[in-house]
Amino acid sequence: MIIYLDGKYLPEEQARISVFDHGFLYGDGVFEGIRCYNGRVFRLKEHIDRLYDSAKTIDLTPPVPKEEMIEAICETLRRNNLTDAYIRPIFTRGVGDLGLDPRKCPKASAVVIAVTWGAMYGDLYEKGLKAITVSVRRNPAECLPPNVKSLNYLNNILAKIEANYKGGDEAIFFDTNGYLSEGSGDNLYIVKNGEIIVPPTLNNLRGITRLVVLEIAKSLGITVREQNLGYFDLYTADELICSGTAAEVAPITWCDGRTIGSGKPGPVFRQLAAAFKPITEKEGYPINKK
Ligand code: PXG
Repeated sequence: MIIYLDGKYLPEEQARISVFDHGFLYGDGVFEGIRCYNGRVFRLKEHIDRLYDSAKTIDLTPPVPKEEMIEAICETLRRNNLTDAYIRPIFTRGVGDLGLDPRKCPKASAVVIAVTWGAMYGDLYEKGLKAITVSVRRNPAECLPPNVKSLNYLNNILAKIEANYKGGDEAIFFDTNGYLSEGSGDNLYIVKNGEIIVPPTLNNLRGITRLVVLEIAKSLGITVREQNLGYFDLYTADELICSGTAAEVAPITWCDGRTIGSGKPGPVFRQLAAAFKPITEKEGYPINKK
């Protein structure tokens, strides 16, 4: 496996980050998760923009400009002979001392990892996922905005641990006000009386798949509303759906012991998922430019 690290393409064993890097010491850095389908990087511009916006929010100066990061992603895919892949670009604060102060870290590092990764949830796209609402709350925007895709994912990992112990395939977060937020690594949708209702994005990550799904919904003539939602809305939904780069579009058919809707993946999920696939295959930034 070839990894991009600070301008070099290195074998996995040689791609090393210092133990004094603040990404390791403090989770001080940002990342993205991107998919490449059929030799095309899906929504690359949106992911790059979000990576640089995450960096800006934490006052991290990217070590390379956007064009170079785009080239690093495409070249990493080419060097690994990957046409269908999951891509992980990372900016880490860089090497400093054991204090917190990022001014001691003169230069951020950039990394790109690309691996083969098929459908994340296997047969659950047909069966439906089991979700658990977890006691841990999503980081409030006043503390660490969920819009920042930071290297500190402990909030999400705590949610995942709780869902794992309680037998869930995915965790569902509420925020500290009791409003529905998101999954540990995906955005949520409720379907009620033929409409799609989604939480506004102050308390969750502005998912790039979410934007694609909402575009599809509009093109299919399905009404989409953004509204704060609670437990009641979750349990009484006709359908629950989640989406993310890794998860793609997936149905949730069980939550905290309640059967959601019919207990089977619903018609709105099926329409959205069917329309999503061809978009991923024909859109996207070609890794081999003619
Ligand atoms: N919310 C959170 C908290 C995420 O981490 C999404 C929503 C979906 O966003 P996109 O832009 O991908 O549609 C994510 C996605 C995983 C995993 O293992 C997921 C993500 C990152 C790393 C791992 O499921 N991010």
